Amino acid sequence: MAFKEKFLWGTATSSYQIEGAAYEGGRGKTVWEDFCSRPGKVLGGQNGDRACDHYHRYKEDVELMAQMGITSYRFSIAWSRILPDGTGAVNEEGIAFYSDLVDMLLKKNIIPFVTLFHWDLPYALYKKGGWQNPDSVTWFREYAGIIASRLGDRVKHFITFNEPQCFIGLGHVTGEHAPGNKMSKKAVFEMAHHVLLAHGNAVEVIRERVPDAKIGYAPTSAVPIPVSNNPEDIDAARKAYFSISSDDDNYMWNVSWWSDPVLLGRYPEEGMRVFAKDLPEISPEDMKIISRPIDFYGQNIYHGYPVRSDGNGGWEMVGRNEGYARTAIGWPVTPESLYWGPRFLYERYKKPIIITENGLSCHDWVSLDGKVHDPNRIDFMHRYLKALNQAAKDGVDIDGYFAWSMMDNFEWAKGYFERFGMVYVNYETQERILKDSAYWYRDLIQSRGRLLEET
Ligand code: IFM
Repeated sequence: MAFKEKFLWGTATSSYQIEGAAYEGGRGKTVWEDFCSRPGKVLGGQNGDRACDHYHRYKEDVELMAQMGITSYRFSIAWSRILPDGTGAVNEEGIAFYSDLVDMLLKKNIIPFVTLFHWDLPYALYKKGGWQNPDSVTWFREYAGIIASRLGDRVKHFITFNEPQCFIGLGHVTGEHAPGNKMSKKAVFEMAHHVLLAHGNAVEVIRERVPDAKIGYAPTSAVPIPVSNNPEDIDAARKAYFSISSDDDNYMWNVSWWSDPVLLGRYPEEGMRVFAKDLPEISPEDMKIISRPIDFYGQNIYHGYPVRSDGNGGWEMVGRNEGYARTAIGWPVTPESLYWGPRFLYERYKKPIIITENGLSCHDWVSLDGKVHDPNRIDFMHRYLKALNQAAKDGVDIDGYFAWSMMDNFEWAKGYFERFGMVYVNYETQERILKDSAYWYRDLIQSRGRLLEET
């Protein structure tokens, strides 16, 4: 077993996906309420108004986490619960909610990991231009400072942004997510730069106010998996991972564009060349701010794709086999992505890695015996964690793993049609049932990962 003694056995959620109480507790409107109200945007016309009603049931939910024996819980804060208008007056009810949640977690010996932004931008800020407005950098700094001041006596782990590729790419390139816009490349690159500056500013203000904080960042990636262990194929996969994709819908999905600035202090050369005509002014001072040192590098990894050498020092994608394994949402099952992803990322960025999300949606339902049997989830997690453990054995510095998700929840534009949780949620009654995978994860955690070795 290679995982560290203090390995974080976690699970994750996000505010809009579970909290509900969208119009309670002084919470301000977010871009998601607006998006969900537009016909055709979300499957079944669903929304997160009630979601898992976690706002009212967080005590029960933390009890369930304790039953699962998890050692850390990653949740996000709804910016508009803290600052209903995005800046200015603080909503004490919002602070009280998160403060109570943190206290309850600590009482159960669960380490809180706070994500500052998991996509639910206050609507008031969107009306002022959202991430395109250069002031977004100071808005975020103000918000991050408040969280650090008000929770930092007890919360020591912070993640600035979750999957910037999604809220910028899906939100402003393809328009599949809130706020649902299709914007010019120029506008999108401007926003992306502001997000990175906001990240750096948040790092600074959290450090000032919580000197013993551990700060990270959580982008996402699909991982190129070498088809063989030949050095040429491995090198091809590495090149593919950090190369720049420039096609019209996917140009925000680049790993290096979002991570090189934060961890290496510069944008990737290839991207600077390929995107040159659409880039905003980028100063050396900006790069210093963006690359303020962080403590861990989070990465959300769900799947990968096979890649081999093209025989000329480059790479090419390889087709998948007919009938390849897929999850309910249709994503390929590729445990090797949790080996090669961390390995390539650690080689390049040399920061301890935390898998901040990994998991799958399944067609789960309550069986005649009243239980929820999800053998596919158990098999998936087992395989992926084995691959992650192998990466640790091969020298990758891995601090933890957060399963997505603690419970079924609102899967954005797919509404409630996808179930990603280890806890089943009946959305009519709000009853929760621990799925078989929750018990399996509990046993795995109790064994400190040793169960992985048994099969
Ligand atoms: O539910 C999402 C989460 O909000 C961000 N990462 C991927 C998950 C599954 O799609």
